[in-house]
Amino acid sequence: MNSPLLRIGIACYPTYGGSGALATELGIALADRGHEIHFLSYESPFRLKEFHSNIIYHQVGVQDYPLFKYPPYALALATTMAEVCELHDLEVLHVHYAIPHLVSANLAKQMLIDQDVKVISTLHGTDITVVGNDPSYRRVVQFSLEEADGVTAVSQYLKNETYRSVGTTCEIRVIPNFVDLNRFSASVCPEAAKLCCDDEVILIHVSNFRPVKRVNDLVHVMVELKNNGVSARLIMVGDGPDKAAAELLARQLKVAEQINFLGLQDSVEQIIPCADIFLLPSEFESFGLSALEAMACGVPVIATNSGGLPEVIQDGVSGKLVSIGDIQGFALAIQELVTDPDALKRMGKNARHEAVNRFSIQDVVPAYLDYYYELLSDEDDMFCDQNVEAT
Ligand code: GMT
Repeated sequence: MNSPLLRIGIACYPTYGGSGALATELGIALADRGHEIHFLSYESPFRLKEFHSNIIYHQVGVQDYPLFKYPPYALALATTMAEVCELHDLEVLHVHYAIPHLVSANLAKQMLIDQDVKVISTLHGTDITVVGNDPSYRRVVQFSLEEADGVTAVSQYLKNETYRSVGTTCEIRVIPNFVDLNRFSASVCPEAAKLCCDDEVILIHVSNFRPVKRVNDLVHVMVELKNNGVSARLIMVGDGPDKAAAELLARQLKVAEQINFLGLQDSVEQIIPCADIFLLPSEFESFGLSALEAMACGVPVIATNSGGLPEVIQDGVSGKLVSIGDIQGFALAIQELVTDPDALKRMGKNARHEAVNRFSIQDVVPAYLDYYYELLSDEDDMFCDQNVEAT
């Protein structure tokens, strides 16, 4: 039987970061399949660049007022969610990152007296491990998860961690991050290739430079490589709280010449394929979307053995896993690959293969859709919809 086309609201953080990127890519992929998508946020999501006839963006305006030390965004979001659900007859409200989106969505649902919109939350990582673990939010996260119609987590690790740290009993389905294999491929952009020099090994890191990313470790790795006589260049893409300190450290440790800090870049898919190895020294990653994007480009990943990363990167197959903060371990792993070009090439191939076989947009997006349909399946009127999904 053909599945009906759905009207779906998606709330996310619009700024650079994995949850916003994933939420936007999901919305675009669903719109490409004919579903009607409504993004709700305080700004247009950063990956929403091109016009799509069935995507609408609803800006959430927050009224400032002298009494408000903290303008109540969660309430403004709940109001916009209820209005959009009503006006566009939404069937699903899919929120990414629990705080405050899930709280607002549950509140919006309560306001909608004659409409049963299904509220689904995707947990991404720090919404559970940092924010959800904080005593000021734990209880509200726990309550919101119990109230939601459906909850997904991006890795088995995050699912387990949610049960352990938040103490919820709600059912959680694991649906991993995914990647667009046409966009993230091995094809090298000539402009980005200008960054590379034949006699250097090109290392790359992409993140939002938050403390959890441990970007200073990469500067220390560059020092270690220099001391070991390895000619390497590190391309640092992104911006965030720890970027200035990393640049300063690079100057102090005299490796600034070997590191290019490129700042925020929209087209990371043009830069990553130039690299030989992607580095991710995070203290914690629930999944590691940037690592997956590198793998899709055929670039092997050296990352920490933390959180959900071992679910993405197979140690010795598509990359290498190293202990958190193990600078020498990172340098050694890089040197091993640099001195064995065949192994480096093989790992790059394996990385792409893993991305294709386990995390392709074509395979993972239907898992979200199946989940929506399952949750909606007790709604008798769902199949009365005239529209059917274009296959
Ligand atoms: O910390 C970030 O990089 C951003 C963060 C977010 O929620 O915006 O990313 C998280 O979600 C991504 C998409 O699901 C995951 O791939 C990242 O691993 C996760 N980050 C952390 O767990 C630190």
